[in-house]
Amino acid sequence: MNYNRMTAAEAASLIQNGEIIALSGFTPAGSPKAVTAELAKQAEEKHARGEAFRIGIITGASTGDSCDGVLTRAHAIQFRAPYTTNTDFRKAVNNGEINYTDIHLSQVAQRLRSGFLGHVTTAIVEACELTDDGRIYLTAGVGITPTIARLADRVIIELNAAHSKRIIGMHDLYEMERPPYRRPIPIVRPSDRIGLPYIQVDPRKIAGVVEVNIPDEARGFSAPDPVTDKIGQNVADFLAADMKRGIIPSTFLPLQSGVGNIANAVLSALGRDSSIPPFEMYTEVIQNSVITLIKEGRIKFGSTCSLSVTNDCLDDIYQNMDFFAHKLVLRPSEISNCPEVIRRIGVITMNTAIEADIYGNVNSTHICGTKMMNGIGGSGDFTRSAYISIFSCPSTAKGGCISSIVPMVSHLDHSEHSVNVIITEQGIADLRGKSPMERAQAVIENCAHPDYKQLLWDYLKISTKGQTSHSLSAALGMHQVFLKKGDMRLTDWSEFAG
Ligand code: 0RQ
Repeated sequence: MNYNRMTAAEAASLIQNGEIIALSGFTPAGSPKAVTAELAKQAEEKHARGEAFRIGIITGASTGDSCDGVLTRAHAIQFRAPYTTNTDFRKAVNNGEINYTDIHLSQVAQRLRSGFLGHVTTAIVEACELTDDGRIYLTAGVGITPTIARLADRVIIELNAAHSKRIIGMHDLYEMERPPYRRPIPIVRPSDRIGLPYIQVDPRKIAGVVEVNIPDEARGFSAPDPVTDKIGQNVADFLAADMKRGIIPSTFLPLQSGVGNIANAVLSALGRDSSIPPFEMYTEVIQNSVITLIKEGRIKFGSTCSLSVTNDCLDDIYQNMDFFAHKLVLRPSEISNCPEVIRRIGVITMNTAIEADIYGNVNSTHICGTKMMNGIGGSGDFTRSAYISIFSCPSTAKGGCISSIVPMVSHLDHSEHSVNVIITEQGIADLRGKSPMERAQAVIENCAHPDYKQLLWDYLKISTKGQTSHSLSAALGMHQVFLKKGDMRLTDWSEFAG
């Protein structure tokens, strides 16, 4: 079939006010970059002429600035789901301009199929190759692409020459049936393949092909510092001790790791620890540290939804595809994050908390209970179904003015029932098998920063005794003091009596 080759601007002009569009990719990896940027320009022109233009956007996870950033600044987003990391988007969500629906990433495709999120008119899909019979070969991230390519009325392809065609074959694309026809997902090892290396659509649905050459907008990492190094070492020590005790088999179990600087440091520390045998990953994002560890033979295999790596690292993978082709598989988010598989294969999950409370509840998404940070991402998919669920974070934030260990989380993403271990640079709180009051002892003693330990012990003294002791008037007192005085250390519990 002769596809309609067009410019990004021509493709963008197909999208009308009020439509819902959906995008390929997962993190900036594999996200379209050209059509969304043109869409933002056209939105600004329409607004200048007094015309309305706002759309809904559904993605696999975060995107780059050429989607979330430019479209936010053009005031072109009516609603969006799920995860994002863009600073301008975050501001627009927190000032009420954009309706943001934060969903577990494994559930986005299912919710689209079931109609919970409205009708997707246009799927914009980044590809490295497209055949005449409608086979689409994806790039460095998958997300919800198989589902949106099937559901959308029209598909726009961004054929991106910045991605090597050598990635063809790394994808394993499979879409779940709707209940009651759904079958078990036949993955029993991270390296098992269950689908096809391409997406097949009716070629007549492909409304346009835009040829581009734009690298992924990957983020770099801050260099590890003493705090992130110590957190990483504590996680490695914890896992090594569990292996010695026989809780983790000597063959080890697959690991999942979140995104960001802390996750990168944790993986580097695990790689360095010779008491931990070479391991596999069943995860949603692979960052630079994993690629280094695969090359060093410390990681045997990685199942992921995206290669969320820096561009030099991605080039390295493309250059050495003979080596990496058998060590990586790229899956849709409903499979990379599938609770059924995670529970079956015994994934050890490692995610980052914004704050944790003394009883083991975790807030991953909101600052002081009100301001959205990024979103829950896949952390809930993995935590709830984990063999062992670990959350780590520095014990303080903002120069010590905030304690990450608080009496009660100001927003709840992962409850005490799902969280097994909390780790900071101060130490490890193993919460397994402990009652709430035993958990509080372990979290305060092992994880809180010395500046906050006495404050947290004193909180327990003023609390009403119970299965889970609390003072309802003081539970969020540290947050209130931070908002008023800028430093949680100034908390005086006598001001919260009652
Ligand atoms: O602020 O950016 O102004 O410096 O939060 O914190 O310590 O740099 O950690 O980059 O790993 O992000 C939870 C947000 C951590 C992330 C979160 C401030 C801190 C800093 C970032 P600055 P760090 P990270 C896989 C799994 C949810 C989704 C998830 C996340 C900024 O890991 O979004 O896990 N997780 N997905 O200063 C006020 C506190 C704070 C605080 C930290 N208690 N109060 N500010 N900060 N703690 C990925 C996917 O699903 C795709």
